[in-house]
Amino acid sequence: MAYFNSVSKIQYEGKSSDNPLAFKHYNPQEIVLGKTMEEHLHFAVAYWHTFTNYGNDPFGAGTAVRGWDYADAMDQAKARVEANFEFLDKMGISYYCFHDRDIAPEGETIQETNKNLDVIVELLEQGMKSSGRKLLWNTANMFTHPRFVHGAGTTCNADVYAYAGAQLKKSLEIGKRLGADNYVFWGGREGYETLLNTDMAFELDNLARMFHMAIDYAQEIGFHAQFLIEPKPKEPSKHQYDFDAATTIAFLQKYGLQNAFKLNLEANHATLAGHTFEHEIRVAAINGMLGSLDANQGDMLLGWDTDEFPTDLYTTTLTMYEVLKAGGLGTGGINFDAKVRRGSFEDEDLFLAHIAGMDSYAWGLKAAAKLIENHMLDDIIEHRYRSFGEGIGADIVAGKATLRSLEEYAFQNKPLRNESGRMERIKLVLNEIIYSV
Ligand code: XUL
Ligand code: CO
Repeated sequence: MAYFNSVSKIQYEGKSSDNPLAFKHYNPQEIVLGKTMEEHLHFAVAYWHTFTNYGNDPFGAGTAVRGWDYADAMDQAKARVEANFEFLDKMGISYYCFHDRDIAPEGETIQETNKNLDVIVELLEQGMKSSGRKLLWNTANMFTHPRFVHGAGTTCNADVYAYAGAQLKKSLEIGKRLGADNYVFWGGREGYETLLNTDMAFELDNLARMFHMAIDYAQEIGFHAQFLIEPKPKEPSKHQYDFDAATTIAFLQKYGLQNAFKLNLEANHATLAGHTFEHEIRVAAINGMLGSLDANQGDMLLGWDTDEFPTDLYTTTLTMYEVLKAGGLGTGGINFDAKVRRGSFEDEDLFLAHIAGMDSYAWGLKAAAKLIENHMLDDIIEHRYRSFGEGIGADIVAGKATLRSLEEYAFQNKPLRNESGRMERIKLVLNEIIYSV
């Protein structure tokens, strides 16, 4: 059954096109710095925002009416599978991502829930075989159900911890069966509201124990996906343990998990943590932990996760610059963890929103490639740190300097001279490059 009859396959028509249902910048086979755009960007559709979200917010009901809204939960789940593959095909997107609870409804018991999952996973497997579409990552939703009120891997209740373990086990098996390239852990309820009732050290030890069990089980069943942790500083918890890239990396290192994990970084999570997306990507990259990206954008006037489709060219350019400089995303990709606004409730908006996100990232990729080719930023940085290439600077870098040798040098009373960082000039050139694409 088809759900999007009014939309046909989205094509690249170039900058001069005025067709809203066409790409102006995303040309999948166009070569940028030796690779196709498709290879650089590895776009993915988020099942939860595209097929299970209706635009409801804390004050209002959903506004979208979808063709797959059958009364029976399993009929609805089956219809969503069809809608997923039709959407991926019409968008020309190769990957998708889901939580276990996005694809199939819960039953009365875990066993029943797992049976529901098996039915849907079978359909997904068939759909992937016949369409050639792939799973960028899957994950377990261990935050929506009331049982996770105090957390999953960080809960105070051992029975809930065991439930979470069972859910995680099944999720890893699903990832293995569908050949997921990555597996994501986002700790939706792994955090706390108040220290007055919380044993933080114990909760973190338990979380690490669960990650070690996941590594062991994946090994046992031969599931070789890249494990990814997705940092977020707040919402739903007041304090989320995986606050940002730096905090998450320190956690992984403390518990000997750093070789088994990389990071899945999200733009809106970065801004909630008081960082830019580029900052988070750089922190991951310099620690060898850049895994995958959840592409979206927040509203700078609001303090919550608005998950808007990314359209800010400044950010997409600087994001792609960081990704290119880091040597690409490896097994990762760019998942649109983004939802259409409540007012954009028509089916066509799902297409228009993904086109906006894909064109903005393609634009960013082209601008980032220009930035790299013209060497402007590399030259500025090389020049800026040049004092470490000779004399006392070279001694410092070579590890030959001591506080005594620094003092001896400083006592020469050479007049110190700093140079301008030229930030405003650089930003103007950046604007020129972005607009020249
Ligand atoms: C929540 C969020 C999640 C993760 C997957 O803010 O980003 O959807 O990406 O659980
Ligand atoms: Co996300």
